Amino acid sequence: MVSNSDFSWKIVTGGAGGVGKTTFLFRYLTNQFVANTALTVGVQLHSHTVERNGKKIAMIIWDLGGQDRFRFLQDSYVRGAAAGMICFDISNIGTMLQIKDWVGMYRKSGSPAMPILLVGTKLDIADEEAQKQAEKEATSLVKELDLTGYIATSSRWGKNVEEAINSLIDVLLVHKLGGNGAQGTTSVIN
Ligand SMILES: Nc1nc2c(ncn2[C@@H]2O[C@H](COP(=O)(O)OP(=O)(O)OP(=O)(O)O)[C@@H](O)[C@H]2O)c(=O)[nH]1
Ligand SMILES: [Mg+2]
Repeated sequence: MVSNSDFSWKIVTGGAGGVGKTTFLFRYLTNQFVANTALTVGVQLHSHTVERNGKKIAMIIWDLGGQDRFRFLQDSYVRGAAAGMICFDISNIGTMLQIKDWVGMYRKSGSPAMPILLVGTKLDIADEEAQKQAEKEATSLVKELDLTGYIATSSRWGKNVEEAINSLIDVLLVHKLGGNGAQGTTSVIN
């Protein structure tokens, strides 16, 4: 329970509509791929506790619906977040166009120094060309916007889903424990 944990963190998940945020979180929480998720209306919360490097971490993960019509709600949901993910669809590079807006919103409504991980989704249906382009653009956004890193994932395959969240946890542990929390455990491309 939250009261027994060493840390209690709010993690927000954003990105364009339909990129696979809900599916990603479902894969993380249940290790299943659900192909028929409904679009997220407003926001959905999940609570999850993990043990990492001997620390018990209670997370509330907020799944922010990506449709533009929910955007007006979302800055209030980002308040108090310890870290955030921004997802885009590797097979639909146009979904990268919103990344800067999401970063701006996180930094303004969350905190200016909040760790933000860029998560590419649907690796399983992206051709090699799209994968290369996504990685190139993501790497330059990571530098330009001072993000934590980029990781390419597939919820269908279950590839890099847990690794993505663990890497954010590791960054937060390093912040909280002053560098002793997570040495050598991060798997994010930076
Ligand atoms: N092939 C493939 N399809 C995926 C993957 N992840 C999600 N999808 C599909 O993409 C569609 C949208 O997924 P959602 O998880 O609902 O997307 P979302 O980002 O939560 O969308 P909003 O709630 O509208 O913001 C669904 O049909 C999913 O099955 C993946 O890793 N691979
Ligand atoms: Mg959703």
